[in-house]
Amino acid sequence: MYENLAIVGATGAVGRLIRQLLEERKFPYKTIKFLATKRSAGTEITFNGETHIVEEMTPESFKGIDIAIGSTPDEAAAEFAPWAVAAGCIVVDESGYWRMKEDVPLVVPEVNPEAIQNHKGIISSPNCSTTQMVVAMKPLHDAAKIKRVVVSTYQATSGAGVVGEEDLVEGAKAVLNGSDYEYKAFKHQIAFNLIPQIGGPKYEGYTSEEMKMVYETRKIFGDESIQVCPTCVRVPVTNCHSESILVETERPISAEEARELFEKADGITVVDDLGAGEYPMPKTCTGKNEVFIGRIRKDISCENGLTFWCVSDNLRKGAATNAVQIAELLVRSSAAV
Ligand code: 11C
Repeated sequence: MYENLAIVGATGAVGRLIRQLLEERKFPYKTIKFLATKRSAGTEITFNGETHIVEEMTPESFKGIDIAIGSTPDEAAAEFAPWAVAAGCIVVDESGYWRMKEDVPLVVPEVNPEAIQNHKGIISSPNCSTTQMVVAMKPLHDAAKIKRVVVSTYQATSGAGVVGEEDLVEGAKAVLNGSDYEYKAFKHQIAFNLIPQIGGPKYEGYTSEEMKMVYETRKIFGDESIQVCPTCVRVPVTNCHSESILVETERPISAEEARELFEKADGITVVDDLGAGEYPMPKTCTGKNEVFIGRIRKDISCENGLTFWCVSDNLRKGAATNAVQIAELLVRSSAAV
């Protein structure tokens, strides 16, 4: 039974959403504790009507804990996860630190739930831009095997944390007032602008964010042959990542077939009526847990190509929701034993 929980990074933007989702989804637990780095320890939070004091995470924090859900910077995840595993706890980790390690399953419950069985104490949740893309790819891949993906992302400032959101709001005010503003999360002005760089240079002119989409997609599908060509762009939108996705499949899929496959798939909502001006947009998808798909159409430049538009709340399905779903899978699998 998994009944003693710890939330690590409980005071961050994703940590707050994890708490909210555990309440909303009535996640079963006997005890729960909230952990953070020294800087946030001592913060008072209310969870399911009870007041808790956030504790500083130490190796002792994980004694008696069954599942720790972590949303911390990579360095903190590198430190706390081994403490938790040594104490016999299973870690569901949102950070980028463990994702590509060999013994760490990288899980999106709608895509590869079976992978949780192979964990050795740590289960990772992917980068937000990968998560929504693989949920969208799954029904198409099952039906017609995806050989290649060309994706351009339109990523919200909340992906760069609370400071990223502040940069957009305060930067926009400064432009409108004609005053100066010093950007903290971004190298360039994001208000009334686009920045075609997320992360640092990583491989052959691609950024680290772009290469996460390549490596993580292959790991999640267990298929090293899938070719992914990403361009990741930061846009002046506070929340929800959008993606223009083009897939090339082994056999052709019509727009009608794709629409049916998407409609039947777990975790996907189709909003697709171009004539009526209906398609997913950040404004309509924020605060929701699903992946939204619209603008479904044949790629008119290639025999086996299909293209569509995909929007999802990067803090929810891209982070908190996916982590909580993984923890729910663990609870269900322990109940089934
Ligand atoms: C962004 N995708 O939008 C990033 C944030 O590997 O979990 C999440 C980084 C990660 O800036």
